[in-house]
Amino acid sequence: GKVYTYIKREIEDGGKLHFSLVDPEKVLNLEDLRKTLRALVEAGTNAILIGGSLNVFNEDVEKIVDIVEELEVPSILFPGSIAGIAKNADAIMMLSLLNSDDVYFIVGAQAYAAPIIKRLGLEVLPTGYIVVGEAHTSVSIMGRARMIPFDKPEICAAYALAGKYMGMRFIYLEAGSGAPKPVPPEFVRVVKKAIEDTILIVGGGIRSSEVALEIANAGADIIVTGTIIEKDLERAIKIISSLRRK
Ligand code: 1GP
Repeated sequence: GKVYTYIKREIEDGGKLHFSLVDPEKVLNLEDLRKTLRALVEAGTNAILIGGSLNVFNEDVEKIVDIVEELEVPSILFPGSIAGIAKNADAIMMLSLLNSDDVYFIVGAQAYAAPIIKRLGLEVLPTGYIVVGEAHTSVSIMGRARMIPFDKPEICAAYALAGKYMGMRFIYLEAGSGAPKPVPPEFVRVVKKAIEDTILIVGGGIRSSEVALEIANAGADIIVTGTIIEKDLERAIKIISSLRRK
């Protein structure tokens, strides 16, 4: 697929990538969003992720995707449920919440989604999604995640490697949107060592360029930020520029 090829090429060129997350629930005004996204793309963000755990309605997602289509970066759906699917996106992260206690979030929702994704012809990015840390966030609660504490990276590495061996092209370590603590660099290092060249995405609670760089240097290929974009756009732009210089 085009989006996968683009991501892979950027990483092989030695780059660290940045994805900007738009949570449809938080979007109040599409004109403001257009300006924000343009600023993020100018700063060098590599893709726009669209999704959230709650209060997501397919029509809202489509409106956001339409705005991303005006920009030079791909729109990637990041669905918290089947309501997060939209027909006009460039790709969809096929998330399997590997450490969920509920089979629905591992393969059930995906079975509802798969025929729709096929019909719409969306590019699929197969992603092993692992919720880590001990904070109770929307994703950990809604996804019934069996939380992996930050002092047990080897457990996370085992899940991540299982995902890789089951054919997933991406492993996403998620501390949860707005998490009080981001994934520690040492945790990232242990997981990356296990999965080697499988693409590692890290997000949740990243609010400064120092932290983003530490996580990237520890082995994350892609850094995701969401909340900081809404709260402090200048800071988000700084994070992107510091990763761009890598
Ligand atoms: C959530 O990892 C992302 O899925 C982003 O988290 O909103 O804390 O940046 P933040």
